[in-house]
Amino acid sequence: MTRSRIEFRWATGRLLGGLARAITGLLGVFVLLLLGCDYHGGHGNAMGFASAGWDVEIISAKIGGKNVFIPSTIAVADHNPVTLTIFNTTDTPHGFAIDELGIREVIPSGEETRIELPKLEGHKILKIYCQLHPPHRSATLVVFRGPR
Ligand SMILES: [Cu+2]
Repeated sequence: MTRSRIEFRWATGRLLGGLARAITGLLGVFVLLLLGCDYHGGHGNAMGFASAGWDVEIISAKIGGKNVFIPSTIAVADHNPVTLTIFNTTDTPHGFAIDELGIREVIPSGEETRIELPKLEGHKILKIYCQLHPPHRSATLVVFRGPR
């Protein structure tokens, strides 16, 4: 095989590789559009984040001398009722507040409190904190948008 022939094959291979990458990229964009992640509505415009209605189980605990909520990030979708059950594992009462939802509870030591959340609105990140102890580490409630 001559040198020029080898170079021609090498160039053709590169061209085909580039085409294959371009086609793969376009397919990726089409898949994203089908999933509803278009530029007009963003996430949740067509389908949203589906979830079953459920209870989120949280504990208020003391770790390394710090009061914490576990889990510290709670994710829910806004299309179903959500109940939070918070168990206080420590030997002192702790608060549980979410200002945007009008929630302000005190959970006695060694007890569990159930809180039914009001109707949620998606695309929100809300702060959960203990209103009794400012140093008590806060948590986060992430509300995704459910199917419409
Ligand atoms: Cu506290």
